[in-house]
Amino acid sequence: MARICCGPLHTLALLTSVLLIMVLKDKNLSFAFFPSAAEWQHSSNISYRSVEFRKNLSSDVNVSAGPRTHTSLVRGQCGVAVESRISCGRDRSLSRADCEGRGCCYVPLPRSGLGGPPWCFYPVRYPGYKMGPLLPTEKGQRATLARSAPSYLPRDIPTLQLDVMPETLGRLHLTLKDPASPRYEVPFVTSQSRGQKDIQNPLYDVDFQPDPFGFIVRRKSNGRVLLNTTIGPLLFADQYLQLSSSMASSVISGLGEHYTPITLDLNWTSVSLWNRDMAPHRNANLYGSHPFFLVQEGDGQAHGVFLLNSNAMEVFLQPAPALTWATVGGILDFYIFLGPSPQSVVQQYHEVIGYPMMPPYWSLGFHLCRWGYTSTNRTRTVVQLMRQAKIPLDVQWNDLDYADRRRVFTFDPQRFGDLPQMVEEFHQLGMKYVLILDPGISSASPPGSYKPFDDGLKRGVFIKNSTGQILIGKVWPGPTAFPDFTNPTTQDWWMDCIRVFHSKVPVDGLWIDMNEPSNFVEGSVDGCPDSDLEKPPYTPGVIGGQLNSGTLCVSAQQYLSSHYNLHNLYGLTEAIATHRALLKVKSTRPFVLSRSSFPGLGRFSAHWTGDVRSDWEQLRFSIPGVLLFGLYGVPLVGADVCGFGGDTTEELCVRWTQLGAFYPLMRNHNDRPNAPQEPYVFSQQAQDAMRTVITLRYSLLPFLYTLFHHTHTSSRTVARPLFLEFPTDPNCQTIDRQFLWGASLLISPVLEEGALEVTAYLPPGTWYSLNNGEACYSKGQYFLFPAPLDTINVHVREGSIIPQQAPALTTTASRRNPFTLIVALSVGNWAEGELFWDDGESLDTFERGNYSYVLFFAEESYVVSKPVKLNGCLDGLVLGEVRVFGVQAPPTAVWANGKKVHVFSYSPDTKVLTVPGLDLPMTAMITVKWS
Ligand code: MIG
Repeated sequence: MARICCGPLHTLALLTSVLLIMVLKDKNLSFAFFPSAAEWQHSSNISYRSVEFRKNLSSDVNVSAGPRTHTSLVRGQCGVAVESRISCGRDRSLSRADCEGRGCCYVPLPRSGLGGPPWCFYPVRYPGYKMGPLLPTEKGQRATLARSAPSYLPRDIPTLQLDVMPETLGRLHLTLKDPASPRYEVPFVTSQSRGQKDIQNPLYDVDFQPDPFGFIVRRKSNGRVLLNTTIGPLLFADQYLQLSSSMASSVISGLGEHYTPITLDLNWTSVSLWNRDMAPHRNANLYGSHPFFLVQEGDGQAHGVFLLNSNAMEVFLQPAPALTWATVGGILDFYIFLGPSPQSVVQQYHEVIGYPMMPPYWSLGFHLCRWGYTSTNRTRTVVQLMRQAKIPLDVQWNDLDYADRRRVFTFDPQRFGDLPQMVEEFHQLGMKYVLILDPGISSASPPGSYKPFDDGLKRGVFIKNSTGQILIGKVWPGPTAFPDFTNPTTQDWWMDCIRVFHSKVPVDGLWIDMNEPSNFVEGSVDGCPDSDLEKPPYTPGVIGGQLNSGTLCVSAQQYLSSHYNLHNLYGLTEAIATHRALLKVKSTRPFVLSRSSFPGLGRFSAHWTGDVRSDWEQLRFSIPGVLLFGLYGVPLVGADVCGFGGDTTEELCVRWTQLGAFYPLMRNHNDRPNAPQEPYVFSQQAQDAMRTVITLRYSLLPFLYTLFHHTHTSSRTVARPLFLEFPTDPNCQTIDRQFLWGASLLISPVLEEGALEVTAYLPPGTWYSLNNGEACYSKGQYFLFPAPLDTINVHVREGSIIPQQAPALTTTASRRNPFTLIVALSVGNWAEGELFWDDGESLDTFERGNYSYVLFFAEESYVVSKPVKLNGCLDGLVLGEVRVFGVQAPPTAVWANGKKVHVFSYSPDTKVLTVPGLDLPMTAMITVKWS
């Protein structure tokens, strides 16, 4: 009799989750507590006494006044639904008089706490720019926009040039700039425009409202309004640009880097984009900026918007649903992606910012790091203990400890005197070595004693302050200068520094930290000037309240522009320089790990989510963190396994290792003062659990590597949110406690302390436990799975074939081991899969055709492995085992390449056929048949 893999979740819990989802999804329900404007007109005796003021409301507001509209406003113009009010006072606090002086509506609301709808908001058709006729250009159409009267902002740009450029069927590009004098535009991100000529019948329609200017983008197929900017005015002043738009649904993902679930909260929230060294927590601007979002439209279709702007910005979200972009400089440079599937939105976005790099194979192995490995011998011991514990380890790291007086490109002569030798030893073990580089270059060493600074000074590579002297900040080595990576000379100097260092210490990759850039003093050791750049008329809500907080003076001068404009690009430009240097110095695929990020980073670098705390909430939030970076085009990403800050516990560390085994980048890293958290410090039971899951990861690396090949060549995501794979399943819209590897592995980790079971959603279809091959049939429902401490639930989707390889202590060794195929038969009795294989480290193997490719397919009673391209790199490798899930009738005989196989097993319980002990060359076609 067949066993049931898993019972559906017991009714109460199921009901609760369903109800929860319903509440979250029904915006009428969840926003019902906001009274409409009409209701306000009728309520007469509202008490305002307990009102707390929003930051944009000054205390001189007459709180006893009832709602009324400005007399000069036409009746009805202030009749904006409360959830659709767009604040007229983001730049500063406004009294009623100030508000009405701007021609805005002032209608107070009773409120408690901060946030909520604005009291001062734009009336319908608030005057702004007037649009002239649209004229054809080579790339699309152009119009001139002009204001007849100044706005309330200093230094309006009175005339604007609008360009509307349909670039592909699914991509619309729209820019607004100053035709009179060029303004700063973002460099580096969109080097190659991959637009098409003569777009016939695109997925979008654009309509314009000429006065006041606004535009509406519709999805042509169903007429759905995706963006409507007529809901608020366009503001375009020298240091303040604002545009509002309606949204087609409330399900929006993106606008990182923040500590959020996979979808954003629209209940009068905002997110600020200003790169900052800040341990992840709620409502804070973190290390990277990604002005891109994706909206799920509710019927499986999706669209995306990218604002290519690197200035400090804040994006306001409100329940209408609507959002408002507010940025303090640059131009408005919008890309709109029509999908229509969520995955194609991501691809369309990555066509603009560039597809991700192909990582070296070894970087998919396990990485181990901590701050506080204070000597080479200490570091060697770590590697020895890992090997004794028989836990795979590919990459050993060192943090700042190695450096002589914390200065990069040096190593401590006592504690790390034999660093070059240690790295050689690791290489002998088939391992790799990575160390940290901070951008801050010590400026206080006696002249002639620290070449990177002396040289840099000579070559003029450092960022200057507003009066032209080198800006000095303070980081780990003390006083430091900051390289300006937008300067080509700096890139060359950086490469020379890396070349010289690498000739002594043959590192395999570089970890670039503190590159927001982080500074322990505000702005510089001499403070910052009192200027419009340092204190713009409007400052987005950033940690520290000032743009120069924890970083450089924004009036500092860089080669391409001011730091005010370039700040958010610092990490990206350092990653570009570091990638380029490694590429030149090593001639193999560079491995760079960057903390700070901006669109385009994924072409050059991996990312980790920074200083996460060792606690269960941070464990849980690491999933959306990782998934969102996949959308941002940085697929090689992970959080510090077991947490960076604070002491981990054994249980947390086991669970984190299980989840971390499915981060695309798996690194255990720890802060100096904390309890150790290397796998070998824990109990035998915990070590066993960690070994099991890290070994499982190693066995899956051929599959993971193939996913990276796809993300590199077509931007299909690696770690994938469920909604990307099952866009029409409404249950998947907000799931971020589970995720997929590619299309076929579903990972459902334990995220709660003490839990020995996990509640997991399985989209409709058959899913097989990767562990034992048992089938689970889902109608699209939640299940309760056992999850003892040694288990993470991973399910294989029906119809897929997963190539595996026997694990080893390093990928150098595992890459020579026999392959296994996991064949997960669909209800219709078929399955397919593939393997991308190359030497794992040469440059551009795909582009140069220097790789092998094998297709796998299966039907009712056989599986075939068929090389479709060979380059020699699969020579000597064999298929060792086939496991077929979902074989309904017990086989009586098995043949491999026509020869009878004598050893095979079949479990009538799980319906798994296992054919071990094969030894069939991967370079030839293989057929395994059963009957
Ligand atoms: O001010 O290099 O996020 O991973 O261990 C802290 C020391 C500097 C912050 C990084 C962290 C790293 C630490 N660094």
